[in-house]
Amino acid sequence: MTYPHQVNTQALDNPFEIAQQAAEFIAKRSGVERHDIALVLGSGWGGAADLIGETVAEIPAHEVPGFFAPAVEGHVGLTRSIKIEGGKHALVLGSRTHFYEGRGVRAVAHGMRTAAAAGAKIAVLTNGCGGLNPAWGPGQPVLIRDHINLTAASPLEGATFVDLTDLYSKRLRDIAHSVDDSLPEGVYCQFRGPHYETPAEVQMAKTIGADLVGMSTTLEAIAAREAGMEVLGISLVTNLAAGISETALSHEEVIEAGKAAGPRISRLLAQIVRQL
Ligand code: 8IG
Repeated sequence: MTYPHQVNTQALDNPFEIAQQAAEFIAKRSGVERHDIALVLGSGWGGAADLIGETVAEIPAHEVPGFFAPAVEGHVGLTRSIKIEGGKHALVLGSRTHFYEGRGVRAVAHGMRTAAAAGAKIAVLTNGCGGLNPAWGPGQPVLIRDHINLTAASPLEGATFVDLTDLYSKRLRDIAHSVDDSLPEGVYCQFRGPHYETPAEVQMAKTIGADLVGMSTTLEAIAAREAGMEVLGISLVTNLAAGISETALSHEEVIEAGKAAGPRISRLLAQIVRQL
């Protein structure tokens, strides 16, 4: 059997140098010397790019040094430079490399390293995920308060001891709450994937303190913090995690829930970004 995607295992031999090259490429192609805020738009969140401000440049993500084409249907493959009302510049990273793609942690971290090299001080990480709280139906946005990284990996190499207290900045969560004070907060647990969890694994996640289960974000958040950025994480619950609801999970339903919630959560995110 062959898999439909091609894994390019090209090593990011010197990850920080390639991130620097990527940042220079983006500056040149966009004409924007420095970007202030980086955004990764996960399942359901893609529409926010149109609402944040005026698009200055669109670059196919795979043309930027070190990036790959997105692997998942429903993910947007354009890197965009957006001028936000008020004058700040947002960089929307159009292709997220997931750990489950098997390209290694350097590929996963590359977006955050590029964003930092491009000048970004704030990283906004979004995702679609499974919810453990039955009160959170599909379409519920949740602020990430903290995470549990169950990938058994780190984007950091060697003796790089980075403090992760307040990884998901209280200051930024407060700003999000000033836009919508009803936004719940939760602990996001990253599994490696790409399979969804078994019900027993979901129960384990619940027992160790998780509210959300997904396949992204934690490694990127760690890389962002290493690079000196402040992190805001927001999840969209697109399904109840396995065993929390009686019905089985399907990728189609996940995409549908994202589509249905898209306009509402995109407006919310655009409002939050304008306050950052
Ligand atoms: I969307 O239920 C989405 N992504 N691990 N579990 C995990 N990832 C997800 C899920 C889920 N839903």
